[in-house]
Amino acid sequence: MCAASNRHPTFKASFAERANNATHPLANYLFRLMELKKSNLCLSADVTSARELLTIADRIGPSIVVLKTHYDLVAGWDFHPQTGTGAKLGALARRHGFLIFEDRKFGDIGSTVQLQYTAGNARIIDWAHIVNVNMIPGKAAVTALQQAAARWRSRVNYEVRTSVSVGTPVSDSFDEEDENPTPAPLPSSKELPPPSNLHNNGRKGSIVSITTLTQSFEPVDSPRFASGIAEGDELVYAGIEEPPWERGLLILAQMSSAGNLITKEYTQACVEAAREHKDFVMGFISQETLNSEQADDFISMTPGCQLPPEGDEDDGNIAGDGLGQQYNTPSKLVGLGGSDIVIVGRGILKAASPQVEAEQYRRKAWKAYQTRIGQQS
Ligand code: 5BU
Repeated sequence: MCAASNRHPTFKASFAERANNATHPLANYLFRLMELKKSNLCLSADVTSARELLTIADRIGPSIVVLKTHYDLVAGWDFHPQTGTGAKLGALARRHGFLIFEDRKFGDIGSTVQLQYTAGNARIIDWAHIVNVNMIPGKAAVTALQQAAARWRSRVNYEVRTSVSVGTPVSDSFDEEDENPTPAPLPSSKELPPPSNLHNNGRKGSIVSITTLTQSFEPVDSPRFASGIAEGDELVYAGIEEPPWERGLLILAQMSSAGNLITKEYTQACVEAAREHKDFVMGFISQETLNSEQADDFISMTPGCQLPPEGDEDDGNIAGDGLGQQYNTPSKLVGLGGSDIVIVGRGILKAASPQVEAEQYRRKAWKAYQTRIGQQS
């Protein structure tokens, strides 16, 4: 663990204080959510069917502030933008108060990661508040993702509804217009062209077609996404507003697996990239806090976390999974290492009662945070 980071002001600061200092809107929101729910727990929802994913998100939602997904291991993922799995997860996130983090680990040239983030069937950016990036390709991947998020953000406030109607005289055919125009941030309704300008000028009615294309641009707020989903999905977690539309990025700066190839220099390069993109990068996937310069206030989220088996002492050492994964306890990761959020998958998912176990993890991780900042519980 890095001693310099342990002396950094964020090590002893409360999440409420860090919310006040946060410049990234989503980081500010997340810190406040953590205080409200008394939770610094992220569930790694590594289940293999959409049904299980939604069930576990609903059950564990009250205990967590972040739900981490690997959408590509989920069978039966429904890609429909309004009623599909992403939208349903979004409704659960609003109801229980958590953010969705797609652990996609982008790692390609800028133009490719932009498309992987915003296009394809999954359209990750539409439903994931947070994603992460591998820094192997260099800083350009971060810049590219930031650009894509900014473009998406500028369009998301408006939804385009296009209706095409054929005026009189009725024709068998009508001029085809683009029925799926790309959403653009035009703030007002527009009729092209007004029907009054489309008289037939004495030509034979039967061959005249009149097309009225109406595009209305409606402000979008999140309840829109709930429409078409099951009843009750419009419910919103009490005590905090809905998350901002700004998307956030985590840089993968350290890994939990044994023998991983990440070096100190590599981690440092990740920190430098984060400092250069503070309005998009919220923090890191790391094994400890990486805040070292005075102005740093990045969130560290840490996978490779488990509690000792029932009855065993918490000496910080937990057996790995036999496939390279190494585990540390919440008290070591949060209390000593200065991590802010622990990411737990199988420790919760494989428990006899995942709900009870998630609460156990939440309490332990929160206690470790309170102890770290010297707060009485
Ligand atoms: P586990 O079941 O708690 O071991 O799951 C850990 C999750 O975190 C899993 O989804 C991994 O893909 C993810 N992970 C990790 O374990 N270690 C890392 O360094 C990174 C991600 Br990056």
